[in-house]
Order: sequence, then C-alpha cells, then structure tokens
Amino acid sequence: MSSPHLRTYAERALQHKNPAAKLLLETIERKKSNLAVSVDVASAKDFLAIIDVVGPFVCLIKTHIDIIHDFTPSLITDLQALSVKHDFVIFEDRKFADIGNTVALQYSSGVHKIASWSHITNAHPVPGPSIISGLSSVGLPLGRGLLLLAEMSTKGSLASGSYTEAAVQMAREHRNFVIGFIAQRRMDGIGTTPDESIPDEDFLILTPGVGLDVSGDGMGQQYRTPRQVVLDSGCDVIIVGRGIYGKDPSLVEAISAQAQRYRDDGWAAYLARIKP
Ligand code: S5P
Repeated sequence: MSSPHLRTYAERALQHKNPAAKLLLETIERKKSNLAVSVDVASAKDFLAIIDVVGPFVCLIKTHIDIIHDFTPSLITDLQALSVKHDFVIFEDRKFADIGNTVALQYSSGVHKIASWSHITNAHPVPGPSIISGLSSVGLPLGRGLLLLAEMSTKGSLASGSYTEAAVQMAREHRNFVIGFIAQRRMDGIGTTPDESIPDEDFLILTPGVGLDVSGDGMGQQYRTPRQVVLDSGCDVIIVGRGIYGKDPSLVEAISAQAQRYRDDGWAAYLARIKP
C-alpha cells in the first residue's frame, strides 16, 4: 500500500480503527478542509465568538481550556453545541507530561474534565510509555485518541533526533490509542524497526507553526506556509492560531476571510499532493 500521505483522507478513514482518528478523517473529507484553528484567547465570550465564525471552515478546533479566565462548565456545553452546529472535532492541547497516575487524574478530573468532551488530546513522550498507559486507561473506553509531540515548531526545540525516533516507537506500541503526532513532517520512515513493515501504519500528522504573512512571533515560534507543510512535508492538518484571528477577536469579517484563505490553501496543497 502507498504511503498514507499519498492516499485520500476518505480512504484513510476507512482503515482507521480508532474512533477519534476516523471522525477527524471523515470530517476533513466531508468539509473539504484540513484546517484546524487554535483558539488561544482568554475570555469565554471571545473564545465562543471566534469558534462560531471559523466553524464552517475547519475540521477541528484546538483549545487551551486553562487559558480561559472566566471558565465555567457551561462553556463546554456551548463548545459542544458549536461542534455539532459546524461539524468539527475538538482537540484540547493539554500537553500532558507527568507519570501515568497523575496524567490519568488530570485528564479525567479537576475543573476541566478534559476526557469527557475532547475527542483528541496530546502528550509529551518525555516520561516514557507509562504516560500512554495512564491516559489510555481513561481515554480508550471513551473512544478518544492521543497525539504524541514528536517535534515542536519552536526555535531550538529539543524534540529531535533520537527523541523523535523514540516517540514514534512508543506510538507503534500503542496504536489503538495513539493516532498520530504533533510534528513538522511525516513520521512514517522514522526509526528502523520490524514494525515498519506493518502495511496499514497510518499516523496522522497535525502541524502547528503555520502562517502566511509572517515567519515568526518574536517569542520563538516559527511559521511555514500551508503549502510547505502539506505538500512539501506531507503533514495532514494545519494548525493556525494568530494568523487567523490576529490581535482583535472582534473583527468578524477579517477572521472569516482569513479562515477561508487558510482553508483554501491547505486544501489546494492536499489536492496537489494526492494528484497522480
Ligand atoms: O510545536 C508546537 C506544538 C503546539 S501544539 N508548536 C505550537 O505552536 N503548538 C500550539 O499551536 C501552540 O500552543 C499554540 O496553541 C498553537 C500555535 O499558535 P499560533 O498563534 O502561533 O498559530
């Protein structure tokens, strides 16, 4: 079988057994959008307003729920209603990084009860495989999926080389729950293990650090274009934050136009990639 990135999202959706991965691939295909918007704003009102504007153009909304200063559980009800209204998947970018027992509690409990509403979450591989066991004890029965941070978009990131290879190896050993990576390129050929011969290995690559107008943010973030990310590097989903809502979340028309622009660029790059 050909490398996953040369197949259509629809074909890949049929192969995936994890419900969250399946849902994401089906949503991408249905909406013809591989755009995820990262809604990193501090007020619940702005958060919901941006999601309502970009909702029609995205396959996924990425949250940092702990940023919201006026969080109440009803925000989750509102988020879920928008997810149904606009047909998008939810990804809480929690970046878990602790021992199995602690991450299981952080994922299931506390104020945010992430596992109860977020289809996908992510974790740093730094503690080793026990972080996956801890999170999957909570998430697997709920049909959730996990992404490992195999690489980061920031200048000077330590997630490279043998660290990235070890992340891929960890994922291969937990393929029922680990659906892919936060990374800057495909991970298919990374590491040399007998598992490389597994014919249906298909990890989703979700990629932040995407921007059309600037190359950085002055705080270490590095941006590449949707074309570089999807066509040149073979990634599956572009994650865009400030490139879409800038500094003023009240500019509804500008936000909508930017979301369409990134959606169109991401999709064009995908079509160019799968063209025979
Ligand atoms: O390597 C990474 C991983 C992540 S999840 N680099 C990132 O920037 N992120 C997240 O993507 C980051 O936490 C932020 O929420 C988003 C990028 O936002 P932007 O405004 O720079 O597009």
